Amino acid sequence: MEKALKKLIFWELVIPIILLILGIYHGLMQVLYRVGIIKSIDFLGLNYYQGLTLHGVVNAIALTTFFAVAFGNAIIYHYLRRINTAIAWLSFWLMLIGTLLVAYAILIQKTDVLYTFYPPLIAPPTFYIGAVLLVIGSWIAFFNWIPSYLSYKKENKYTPLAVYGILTTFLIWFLCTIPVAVEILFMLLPKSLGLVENINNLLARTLFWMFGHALVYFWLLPVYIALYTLLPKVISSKLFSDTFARVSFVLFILFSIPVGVHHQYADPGIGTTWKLIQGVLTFMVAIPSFITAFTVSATLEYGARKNGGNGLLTWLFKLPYFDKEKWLFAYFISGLFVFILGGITGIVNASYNVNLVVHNSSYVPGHFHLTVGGLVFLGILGVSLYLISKVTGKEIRFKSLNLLVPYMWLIGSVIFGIGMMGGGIFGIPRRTNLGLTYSNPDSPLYNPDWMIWNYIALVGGIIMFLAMVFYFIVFFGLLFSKKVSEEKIEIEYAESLDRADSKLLNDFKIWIVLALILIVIAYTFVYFDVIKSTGG
Ligand code: HAS
Repeated sequence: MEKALKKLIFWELVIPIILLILGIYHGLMQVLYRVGIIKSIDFLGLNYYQGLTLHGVVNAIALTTFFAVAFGNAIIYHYLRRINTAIAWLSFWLMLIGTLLVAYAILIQKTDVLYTFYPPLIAPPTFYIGAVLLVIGSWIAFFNWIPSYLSYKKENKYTPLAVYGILTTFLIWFLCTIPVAVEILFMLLPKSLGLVENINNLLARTLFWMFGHALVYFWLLPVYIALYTLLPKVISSKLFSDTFARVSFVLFILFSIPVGVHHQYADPGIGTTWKLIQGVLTFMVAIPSFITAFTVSATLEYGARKNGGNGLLTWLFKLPYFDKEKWLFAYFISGLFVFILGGITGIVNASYNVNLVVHNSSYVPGHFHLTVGGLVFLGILGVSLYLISKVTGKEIRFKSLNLLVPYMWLIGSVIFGIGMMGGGIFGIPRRTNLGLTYSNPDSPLYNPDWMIWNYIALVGGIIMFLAMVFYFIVFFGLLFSKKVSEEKIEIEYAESLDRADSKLLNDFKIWIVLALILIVIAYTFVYFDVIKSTGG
């Protein structure tokens, strides 16, 4: 069983990273279009929006989902020692077929609906069927863990933190994918198949965003799990508080979903009261990240002091920033630094009135390249290398290069973020082929004042691209190196300074019920408004 599972985890990690070659290439293309180096509708046979769709779908949907499932399989097996391997493989095949269908729709059928697939843009059926298969595959992985968890719980009172975290992640994922499934199955797919003529666009957007914001926590939480387990181990520290970590997970169950309307502050047809209420709830969903910031800082400080660090802040110098053997630390700490900026800019977005300045501007992609493109991406890259090296028994070969990757990404993404967000404040739009318009001196729309921001983003984008070239060298170097130790499924973790055996925290039922109540309160009148304002 363990052998089949190791193979499965290996492929679940390797396939999306190989696909990432396409995703990263189209990231570079984006900055080239935006600065006007490419001044055309398409490049090498792919149009601007096709490339942008591919960039978003590969990086933000395929990579994150495969990683979450692979990490979940590893966590469940490592801690609970029971998992149904046949079902785990079924989930993999569904996800893979789904991803290939989506790739076919984008590359061959020229789908360019972007990763948010808002109507009235409509994709061919293959795109939606592929997306549904990917999600169903990930649900099956989750359902497969539940019997393992329940049987473990019968014999043990304490649920390991990583298991608690991964179940929380997928609970949120399961709940939030229901509205997008409704959108796809009852609106977009019938429209794409020609079964219905018209669909309600505002209703579709609202269903999408009920899913879309919780989606970002589905991306983030696996990395939080790694920060609570692997990070303290790497620096020979102890987790500052297992209880705080669980409180943070529980708060995500409560507040991840009833906040989606903050993506629709500018949409007509939804009352301002409900926008404001969901805006306030958005501030609540930032709290678990503040708790994480505190817990992780305290964990870092504990480790550094154990290692001889002292002073109010000078202990910071005792952390292993440039230790080649502790390379995973570099991925985590770079991601954490970037996430400070990602978090602050999220709070800017969430502020109802301030959002109106930045909405639909390049500020928004600036923000999300510092969140999903920052901590989440670096966490996934680092933990993937870690898990691949465990399940293959191989070691990283190019250790210096490996240490360079996260710091280059940190520098690149911060510069890119400054370019995108600075420009966004001055009105540069997102999702626009600037090479044909605002960055093109031959266009009547040309705006020279914006060029400086596009150039800053270009510099950041090139550094990020180079970081990824180095990452691929490290990644393939690992894949093609010789086996040096026993292959195993292992997630190293450090002890916690406390132990969270509170019954309340460990009872998911209470939190699910409370979350459902909150969702009903936050969304009932929103849907009422949507239906009323659009005439049904
Ligand atoms: Fe966001 C738009 C609000 C977090 C991703 N967001 C997006 C989009 C994406 C995205 C992809 O309210 C674009 C969607 C689209 O295509 O239209 N976001 C927030 C808020 C948070 C937030 C309030 N976002 C994320 C995360 C993402 C993500 C996480 C991906 C993983 N976002 C918005 C809003 C919009 C939006 C509006 C719509 C904008 C519009 O108008 O369209 C919060 O969850 C952020 C909380 C985070 C913190 C930071 C905590 C800091 C930590 C690091 C600590 C550092 C340490 C290191 C310990 C409060 C944990 C210390 C170092 C030592 C050495 C000591």
